[in-house]
Amino acid sequence: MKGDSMTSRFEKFSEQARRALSYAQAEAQRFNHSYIGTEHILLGVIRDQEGPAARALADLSADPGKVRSEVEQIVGREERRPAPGEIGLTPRAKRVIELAVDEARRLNHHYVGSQHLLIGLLREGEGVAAGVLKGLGVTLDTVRSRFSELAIDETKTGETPAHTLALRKRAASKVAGLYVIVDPQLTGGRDVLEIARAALRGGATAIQLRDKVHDKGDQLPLARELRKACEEAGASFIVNDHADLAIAANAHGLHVGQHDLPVTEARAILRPHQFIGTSNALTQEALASVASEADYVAVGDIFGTSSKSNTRPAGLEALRSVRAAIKDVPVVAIGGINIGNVDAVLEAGADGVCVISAVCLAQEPETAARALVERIRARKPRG
Ligand code: TZP
Ligand code: MG
Repeated sequence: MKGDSMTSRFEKFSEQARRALSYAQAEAQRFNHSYIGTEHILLGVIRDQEGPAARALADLSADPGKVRSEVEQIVGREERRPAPGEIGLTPRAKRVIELAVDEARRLNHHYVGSQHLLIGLLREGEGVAAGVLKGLGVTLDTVRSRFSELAIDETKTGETPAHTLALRKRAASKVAGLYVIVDPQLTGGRDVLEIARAALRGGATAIQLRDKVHDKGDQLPLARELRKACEEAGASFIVNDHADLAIAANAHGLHVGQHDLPVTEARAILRPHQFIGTSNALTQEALASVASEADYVAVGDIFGTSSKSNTRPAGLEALRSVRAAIKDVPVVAIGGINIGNVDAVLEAGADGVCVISAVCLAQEPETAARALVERIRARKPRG
């Protein structure tokens, strides 16, 4: 880059974005290219794997290794070694920078970061980088959503922007289906992640990690894997009890019982895109949950469970009553539900069915999940 003019022109570039652009230059040199094109900017942007752009791409199943090998397949190495100092931005790369600046401005951000550069690459739409990203299924919409989920530079006004609220509601709506709780003590000695993956293959739309025995730091790697598996399946991942773990794993949601953090307190801690669900045995409790802005309510114990001690009974009548009182958020039923009685809870108005043993202790969790999903779909054709 001539006299470092590329970065010095952009005083408002974050450290991370500046680094990404010098990496872009280094990438061009590594390929012996005599220009900095969109592909080099893309490689520069993902070099810092902890940066927002690389993290967003990894969350969208386009991890840096994949992106790099796609780029390498498309752009070869030039024979000619460029003369030092000759290297400059291609017109497309210049356009990417303009669009990154524009994106930051549009979002009222006070600096241009590597996340804006990534969006600039997608908005430019024609260059090698845009082609690679498109090929990996990454779109402008998904990246913008991901950044807003990660709450990058969200203005701290305390008010949740409408698009973030919409994302939260969409993620919460996934509990209206088959919602499987995985608990390391209730898998019949089998691997928790494998059980969750089987449930997802069978059509589960939400997975909750419920772990009453391990320390939170020890739960985190599994939580992250579960989040990834859910994301890939288009399902929501929910952490039970712990708001801090939900944040660390970037779970889609948190589930709290009547003795966990109250919804209002959990809301203040979670990121705005993360939804909250509650356990309820009484209609008043469910109404109080919704009044404090819970995004879904679970009602149970419906049939009597062997998976949890100290549950309070809440039969089909309680479920009907909650259903009649609550229309704005999904209502899910829990407690002793299996293929033999699932129709009754659907009949009573449940939007979703939450189970542990019917899937996690089944001999074939995938088949068991699929059978439940078929019943749910039969009752709720658009669910
Ligand atoms: N809360 C009420 S019942 C229950 C929880 C966590 C356990 C549900 O497990 P199962 O095996 O589906 O009855
Ligand atoms: Mg709890």
